Amino acid sequence: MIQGMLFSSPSEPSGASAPTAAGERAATLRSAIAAHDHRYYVLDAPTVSDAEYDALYRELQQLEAQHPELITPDSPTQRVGGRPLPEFPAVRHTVPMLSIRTETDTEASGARTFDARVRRELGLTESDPPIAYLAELKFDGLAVSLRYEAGVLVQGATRGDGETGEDITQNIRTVRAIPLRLNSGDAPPPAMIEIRGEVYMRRADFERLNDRQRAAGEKTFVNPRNSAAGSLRQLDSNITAKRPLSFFAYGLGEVTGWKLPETHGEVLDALERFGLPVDKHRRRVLGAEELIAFHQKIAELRDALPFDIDGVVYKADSLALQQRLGFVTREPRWAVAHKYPAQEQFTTVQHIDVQVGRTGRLTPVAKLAPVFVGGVTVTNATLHNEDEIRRKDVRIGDTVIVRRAGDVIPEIVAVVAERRPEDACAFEMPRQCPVCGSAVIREEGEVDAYCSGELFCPSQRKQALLHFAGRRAMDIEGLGDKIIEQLVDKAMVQSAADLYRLTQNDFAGLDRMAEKSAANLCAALEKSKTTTLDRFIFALGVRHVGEATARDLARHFGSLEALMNADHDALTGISEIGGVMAESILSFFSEPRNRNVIAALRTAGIHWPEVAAAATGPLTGLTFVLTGTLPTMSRDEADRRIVDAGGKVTGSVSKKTSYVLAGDAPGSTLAKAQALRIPVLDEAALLHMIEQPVSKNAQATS
Ligand code: D41
Repeated sequence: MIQGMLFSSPSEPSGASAPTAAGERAATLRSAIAAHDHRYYVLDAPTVSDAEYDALYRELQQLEAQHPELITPDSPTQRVGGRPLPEFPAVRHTVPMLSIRTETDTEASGARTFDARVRRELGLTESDPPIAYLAELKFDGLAVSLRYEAGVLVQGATRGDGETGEDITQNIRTVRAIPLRLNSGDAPPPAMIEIRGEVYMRRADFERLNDRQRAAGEKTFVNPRNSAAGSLRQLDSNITAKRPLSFFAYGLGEVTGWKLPETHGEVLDALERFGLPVDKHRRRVLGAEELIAFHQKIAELRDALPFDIDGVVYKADSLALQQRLGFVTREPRWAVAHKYPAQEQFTTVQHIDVQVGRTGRLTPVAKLAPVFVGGVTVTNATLHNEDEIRRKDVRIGDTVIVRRAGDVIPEIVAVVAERRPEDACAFEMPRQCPVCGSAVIREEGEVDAYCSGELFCPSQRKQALLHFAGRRAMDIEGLGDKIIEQLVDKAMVQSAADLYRLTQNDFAGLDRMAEKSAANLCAALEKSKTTTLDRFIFALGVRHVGEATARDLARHFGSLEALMNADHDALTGISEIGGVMAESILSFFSEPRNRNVIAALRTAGIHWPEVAAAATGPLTGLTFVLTGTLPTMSRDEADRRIVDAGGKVTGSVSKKTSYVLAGDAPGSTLAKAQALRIPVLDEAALLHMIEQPVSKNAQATS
């Protein structure tokens, strides 16, 4: 609507001769730009291209340059600029910015303690109805207060000690998500309103900012919170303007000339209508049990959120109740922050080990002084590769910040430079494999170093065997790392084929191996001889060939011989197979040693039923991700049913995922699916789809 007005004004004079027309035009441009900013930064749903937006902005800039008297404080051109300040002036908060009580207890007791306390304060008994709360996220940023007079932003201040903060108006004005003028529709804006909330940085913005800082040789930030804090503390707002800050509103300070609603939830809704960003995860809930459910649901979502949170906040929803409850020593009795386990902690690097993986890749791993982070005790953190260690400048003896978020492997975020001991020792990648002594190779332009020992290297051999025996490969039950370790160390096994030459007596001679287990292992080996082509291909451990690729190859070629004889074109002709994968497959099968092992395995009796040509069915073209425990089917069974119906199963959710199949106790996969708005099915819905005629499902995804 606004756009139409803007681009169809050929008759409008744009020269200096008509100040009123210029004034009107400037006002139109200002509100259009404000509306676009709101759609882009608050709603995350822009309706114009960057070029169109820039054209509006430039036009306004020119107009204001020609008519400086037209410049208003709420003009979008006034977000940037201004001279650096010598220091931030102090601001007294007329309504103090209270702090918030924290519960770090388990999910249940934190919420119950709070609810019980509130009920006790109010003199309620068990027969009284549950209390309504507003549950919010606790954003990990910096608390600020924004003052709007007659709808126009006039001041931004930090919290400081709650009584006195710093005037950071110039910096606040650069935050695009914060409107310079409230949108009160046809109603008059509040005479004065102080809006409280958190300035933060989204994780992706933080990563991009750090990349930029690094490229410019500037200092990088440890985490989004520090990055947001550092950016707001700049005396030169031109620097702040280049930092991608965001904002969420969560409360009010002083208010005059505005009728307060009855509940906190309605306050937040009103702030949202004013054009402020208010997080959409907020929920009105009843009683402790629903607080617990909220805490739990957000815990699952936490890692998939685009920004960091350190907990959730519960607030009595009724403003009248809040009034009655009041506060003690700067903490309201009507609110509590219920924290999650910290995802970052300090610890020290005691040692840097090098591990050799199945493909020979050397991975440096920091051995840490044990530390409780993200809900578990962590003693190892991957350092990925040599370049990563250089980049972070991690040395043995350093104090570091470790981060463990969700199920991902713990990581070293940064070194605390001030705490480096004098004898801290830099890491060097060994020239020889620490396991087999073979030369270590790092190809030009590659980040990873490899042990050149291949299957001569006991570590690579052990990993290869472990992979071969794995549940999703040959599924040899009872053949775990302890046994493989001994088999390789005692030189009883060189290759996977040797496994099938071992007897019950051989196994019985191993440490911690009872007669019965030896017999079971023999039986498991025997059982594994009957397998499927895709499992066998996966078990071979060809670099880059995961389970899904193995299945694609089996389906496409139908026989091992056809796969082994395939050339580059035949391989890359499969839509899922790229150049790197094809090269890796070709190189694997051209190696005589590998061909010999395959022949020996077949001689040992490994076989599989012939595979029919690729299955097509009601799920053709659809990609599924499985999470949680299904009511009747095992995961493998669900997997097979999907593939048999022509579908594909992959390990992690992406934009390409058609459906997530979720059972009980789903992992973070479910949260991620919801964040990406991928439809979620239960077992019954899947079975229903499998029984559907083809066309119906195709429609479902279009
Ligand atoms: O997200 C937050 N960090 C957050 C902080 C929030 N969602 N709500 C909050 N509510 C309050 C009260 C209850 C005092 C209005 C807060 C904070 N305070 C707060 N932030 C920093 C100090 C206090």
